[in-house]
Amino acid sequence: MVTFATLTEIADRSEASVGVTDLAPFPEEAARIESRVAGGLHGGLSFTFAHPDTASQPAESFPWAVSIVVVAVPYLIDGDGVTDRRTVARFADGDRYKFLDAVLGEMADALSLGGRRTEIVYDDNRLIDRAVAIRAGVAWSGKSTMALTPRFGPWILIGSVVTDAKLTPTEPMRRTCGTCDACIPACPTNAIVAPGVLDARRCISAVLQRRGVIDPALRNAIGGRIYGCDDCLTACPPGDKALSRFQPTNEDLRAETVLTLSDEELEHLVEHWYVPSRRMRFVRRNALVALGNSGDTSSLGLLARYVCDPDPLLRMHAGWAIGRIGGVEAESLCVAALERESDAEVQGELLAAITASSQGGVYADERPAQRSVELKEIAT
Ligand code: B12
Ligand code: SF4
Ligand code: SF4
Repeated sequence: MVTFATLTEIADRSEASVGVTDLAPFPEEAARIESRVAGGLHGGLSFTFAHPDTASQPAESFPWAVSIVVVAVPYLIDGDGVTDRRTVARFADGDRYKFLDAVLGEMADALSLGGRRTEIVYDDNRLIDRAVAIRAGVAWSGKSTMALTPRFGPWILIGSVVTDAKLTPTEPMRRTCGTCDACIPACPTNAIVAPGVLDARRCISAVLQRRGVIDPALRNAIGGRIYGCDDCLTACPPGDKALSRFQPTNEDLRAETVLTLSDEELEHLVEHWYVPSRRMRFVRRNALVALGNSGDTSSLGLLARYVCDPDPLLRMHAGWAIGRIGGVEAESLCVAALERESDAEVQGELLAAITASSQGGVYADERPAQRSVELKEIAT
């Protein structure tokens, strides 16, 4: 029979934490998700937001199971040290889920050898990973909405082995963030609208994952990012020690690389990312914004190609990027593009870019991000 001590031994080998909870529902989580959706704070994301009842009632999806073994696995590697120049968030730089897969696989094998049924679950709409981790005492709930462990802070991925083995539930942690609130001002778009409440409409991590046009008011704040955002994680003091074990990377993914690869090459490069319908236009859209924010006039040649692209989404963001770089050459590129352009939305973008170019890359509608939600109106 597998005991909790066996599971702890497996976890320890990867510096992971493990806990156990039962399959009782999570009514408070369901209420939180519903409140986010009602207030639009889910920003159109589906995931658990589309299925609050399923996600918050694990017994419905796993009627055969009696325990959830939850693990929090650290995922930092060499190159992950602090830098303000990262273009890809650490969790998405290569296959970081392999560390989680390895620990969960070992635990599932140990339970199966003991004759128990198991299913590995993470990033799945049938379970709210942070909620199970918090109830199992593996992590506490941070003001950034991240689940934090004492040893690695927010730098952990969470996964579970749902099983019919009867294991004694572990107690939730007593720990909290206390008086710290460093993540809140660290967020470039003020997306943490109250402690523990995220407005996904303005969270860069969500914005770079969504379809469609990127809100012009957020493009500046995206900076050089192409996928994910780590700012509220790097600001989090409980994660400092883990982060300081590693040097920063010198090999960031460059926006120019994204914009010069074929679809096939790019697809391969970003195979671990969530990209809507696996359409590489959304990754290129992100790279165009990042390139505009570089302010590098030597990028104008590449952007001039994209402002003629058959895809209007890419023409729009290329136009914005040219305007953001600004100057005389940028202005004449936009004027020439406007003469050829027949799409009204792209035309609007190019007109704004012409004005921005003449003002040295400053957009008239650029404004500091403001909280768009009245805090008292949010159900926490
Ligand atoms: C949708 C989703 C997103 C969305 C929305 C995130 C969000 N905060 O809602 C977006 C795309 C923005 C996102 C971004 C990121 N994500 Co994500 N995401 C998910 C997903 C698929 C579902 C999350 C969910 O259900 N949200 C619903 C809302 C209501 O939940 P929440 O805000 O997370 O809820 C917490 C609070 O309510 C809080 N809480 C608890 N008690 C209390 C009490 C009070 C009073 C209050 C106010 C709050 C509070 O704890 C809740 C969890 O129990 C999970 C995987 C999964 N299936 O669970 C991964 C997951 C949450 N993501 C993860 C990661 C790594 C990230 C990023 C760090 C990636 C990056 N570097 O860009 C960022 C972090 C941004 C942030 N500050 O949250 C990890 C988080 C690990 C961790 N240590 O917490 C998860 C668990 C994936 C995994 N298997 O490890 N993500
Ligand atoms: S991931 Fe970035 S944008 Fe999203 S809440 Fe954290 S700091 Fe803000
Ligand atoms: S930065 Fe501070 S307040 Fe924010 S999650 Fe980390 S410990 Fe909590």
